Amino acid sequence: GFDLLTFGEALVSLRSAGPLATGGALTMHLAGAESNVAIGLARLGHRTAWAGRVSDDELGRYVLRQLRAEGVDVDHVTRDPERPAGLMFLERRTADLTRVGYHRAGSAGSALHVDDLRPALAAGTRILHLTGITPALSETAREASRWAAETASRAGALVCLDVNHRARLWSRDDARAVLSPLAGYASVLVASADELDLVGEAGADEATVVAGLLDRGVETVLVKLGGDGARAYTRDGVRHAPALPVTAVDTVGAGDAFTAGYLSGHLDGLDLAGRLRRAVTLGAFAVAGHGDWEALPRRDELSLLDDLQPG
Ligand code: CKP
Ligand code: MG
Repeated sequence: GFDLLTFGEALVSLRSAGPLATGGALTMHLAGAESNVAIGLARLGHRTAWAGRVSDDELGRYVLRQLRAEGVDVDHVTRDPERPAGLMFLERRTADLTRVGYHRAGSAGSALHVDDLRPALAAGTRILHLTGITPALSETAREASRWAAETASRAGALVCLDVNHRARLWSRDDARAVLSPLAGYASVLVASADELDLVGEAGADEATVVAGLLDRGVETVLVKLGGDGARAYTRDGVRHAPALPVTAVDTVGAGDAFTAGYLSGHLDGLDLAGRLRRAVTLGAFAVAGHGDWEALPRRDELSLLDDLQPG
């Protein structure tokens, strides 16, 4: 079995150095919240698998090659001969303004189906990770997400749901209607502060949403606060972890890094303080380096930021 199985859509991200409207060179990267998490865990030595559909062409081969190169198991990935790869443009419009554009409607990844996930789940996993992006992609991807969360939690796996609201894909109301029931399968719920009411009542405050989640059986609620770190709620109370004082150059992928660090700490048997420390450490690596996942640490690099005093 795996330590962690995650699934979703991996994207080919094309990054510009300047405004897209004036063209110029683009660089090609792997993107996708779930594959970012998979790489974060694989780099730390955990047995990690990613499942999903990829296009049966050069771009699909690129996705698989990148994941394999990072030590992520892709044995249970489906190749889709009919649909194209999902693309994402990351436009460096100005030094302070990055714009994201998706070309993922009708993609191979968005056609994810329950049947694509059966073999990977049958292999067994300690943790199932999923995000609120996948259920936004299609009806079949939504059902696959629900089925996987239910099946894994019944089998005794720890289910981790990262809300990851993507306003380009669906409205807050549509997201809430799907993600709130999905949260009932989760043991660990991850959200940024502004996403929290997508797993509770519209407009509800943090304390109310968290109380509702803990009532429904969620064991740990992680509220990400960006440069202010994160709060972790359990039945025993709340704990705050400050962020590490690094220079942020690229915040895309920070949330995935945080989640990967937390789950790695869980796999290593760390206590809550230790899990949070690893979460903010991976978050710091992600924001202080370029790329969605490229800067994530290997195990022997985990202590490199230890001398930085929390701000
Ligand atoms: O919440 P994060 O910034 O950690 O997520 C970033 C990823 O999957 C990025 O890699 C991108 O491809 C996406 O989120 C997305 O679909 O927006
Ligand atoms: Mg996120």
